[in-house]
Amino acid sequence: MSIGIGLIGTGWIGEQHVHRLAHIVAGARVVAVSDIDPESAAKAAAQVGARVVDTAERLITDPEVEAVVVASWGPAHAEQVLACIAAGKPVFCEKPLITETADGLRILKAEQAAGRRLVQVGFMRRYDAGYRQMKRILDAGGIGEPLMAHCVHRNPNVREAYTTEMAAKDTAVHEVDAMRWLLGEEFATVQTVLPRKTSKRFPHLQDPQIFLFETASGARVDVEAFVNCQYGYDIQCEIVGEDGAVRLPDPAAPVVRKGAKASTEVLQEFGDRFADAFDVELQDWVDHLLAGEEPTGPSSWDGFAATVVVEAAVRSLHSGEIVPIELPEKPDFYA
Ligand code: NAD
Ligand code: ISE
Repeated sequence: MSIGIGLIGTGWIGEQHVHRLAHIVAGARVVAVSDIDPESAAKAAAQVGARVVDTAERLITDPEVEAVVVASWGPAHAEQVLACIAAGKPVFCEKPLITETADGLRILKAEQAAGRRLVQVGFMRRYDAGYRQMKRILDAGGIGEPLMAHCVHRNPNVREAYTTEMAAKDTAVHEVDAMRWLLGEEFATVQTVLPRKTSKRFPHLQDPQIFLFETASGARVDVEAFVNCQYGYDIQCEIVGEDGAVRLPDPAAPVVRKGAKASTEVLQEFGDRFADAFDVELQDWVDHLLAGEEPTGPSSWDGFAATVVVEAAVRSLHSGEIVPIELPEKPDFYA
């Protein structure tokens, strides 16, 4: 038995997900793809023998498409997800679920009106083996009450189109979701602090940035986003509790001893660092659909909450102030 998937947005990650769904994930087949760039869609479709459908709207209502993956650019996500909910089709949406909080409220309302969870958001770190080990230790009380966390998110470099606001909205949004999930609570305030800019990249870009969060219970979380660090893709996370500390393991890598040095390589791409997590998250999504179950991964509420948090971080970027994070009450539907 397999599920017919339609994928929207065959760019960098969309093409990888097409390959993943066709060749790695069991129980899935890619039946159709769509992109505003027809050449990109045709290339992805040819690799897996899928049809090209000319618009996202037609792909969503295509009778052969039983579930949808949205991997288009962020501002297009909300309308595409809403169209999937209207069609009653499960949708896996890459982060960010929304780029405007008002769209998040529309999605929450539409999904609750549909009466079942139809949306999963692509916060893949929840499926990374190292983060999962941390979660198990925290949930078992292994370090006692968490007091603080230190997170680092470094990319070797970014494209010129990357803007200063994207450090929060596109990059640190992963830490925002991971920390909400690991600590099991919401953020209450954020302040964005700006170190001296790196001279190694575009003058328009404020890079690095530091986000200082306070959680609802008073724990402190700092997140460094440095997207032109030059040396590699480096994700670090340490949570410090009353009884101990837990640190995200680095990916396993051989140690080379040579010339009076012992060294390990640092990965260069997020696609390599989180390859397994991407596989596991899509497998988990497909497994739930095949079993006739609702997805249990990051929900619309998680996608909405993460955007509310990073929008507050952007307001602090511009004002320099500590900004309160105002989330509405979480609906019981997402408990
Ligand atoms: P990309 O620019 O390489 O690809 C986006 C594709 O979407 C392009 O082919 C573009 O033509 C297409 N597109 C844009 N608007 C569209 C629309 N309205 N309808 C159909 N197609 C449309 O970008 P990318 O790096 O592949 O990122 C895509 C999404 O995935 C983004 O939201 C990004 O944040 C997310 N992403 C997530 C991760 C992760 O770690 N989970 C990593 C990379 C990207
Ligand atoms: C990108 O969109 C991602 O989601 C990557 O995981 C992140 O490392 C990168 O900074 C973002 O631009």
